[in-house]
Amino acid sequence: MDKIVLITGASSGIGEGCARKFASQGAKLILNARSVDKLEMLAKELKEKYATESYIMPFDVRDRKAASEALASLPDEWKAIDVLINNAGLVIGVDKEHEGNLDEWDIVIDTNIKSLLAMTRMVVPGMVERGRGHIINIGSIAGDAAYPGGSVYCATKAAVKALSDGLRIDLVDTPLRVTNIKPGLVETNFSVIRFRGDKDKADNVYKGIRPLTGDDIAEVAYFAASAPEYMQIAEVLVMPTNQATGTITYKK
Ligand code: 8X3
Repeated sequence: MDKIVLITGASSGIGEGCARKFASQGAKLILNARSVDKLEMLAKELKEKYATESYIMPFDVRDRKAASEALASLPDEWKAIDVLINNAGLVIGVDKEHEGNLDEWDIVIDTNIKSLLAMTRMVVPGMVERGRGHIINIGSIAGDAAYPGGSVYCATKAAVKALSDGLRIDLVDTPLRVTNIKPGLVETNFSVIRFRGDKDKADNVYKGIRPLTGDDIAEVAYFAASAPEYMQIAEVLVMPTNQATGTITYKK
């Protein structure tokens, strides 16, 4: 694949899986996350394994000024971004809507909605100008229906669906494509952050069921990105075989 792919939240989980998959297929990667060290390690690994060229862009996606400066300072050979993977996202806590911490929810809303929107707003005009581009948003099964303890997170992922659908409508007269991937149970550090660092509670989420991995979701993202140009994978709901909805799973 001869494309420049920008991935937010590339240092772990689904983002890291996407970095590996797209690198293995010959893409050039712009890797974003907060930690320079993790990005440098990943870029080094990708270079050794796949001879991938990576451009590291460390900033907190919530920092709009840093994002805009980083994008503006991309060297010319990296400017023509073909694929934007809006992956950075998180949830903190499993509190009820009338009991949770508003400051934590600000972080979740700012990351999952406002940063995704800002990256889209900053990257897509160049794609429109070039007549080429693909926006892949990592949504969630959580956006399809609210579940206990997930109110705010579910709301942010419902927003990702609306932003994806709205963007697809706005770009309907262009060659650009928009994909919303909605994963169910995927074992990453997602649950560790959800349970505020409690590894046992996080592990418990995936006990008795075979969860998906970041690499599995990366396969879906790559499939969408490598589909023929006339074909738009608009939305994909992908979950373990023993999961049926956001709340119904079969665990052994
Ligand atoms: C994460 C999947 O099942 O925790 O988006 O809502 S779930």
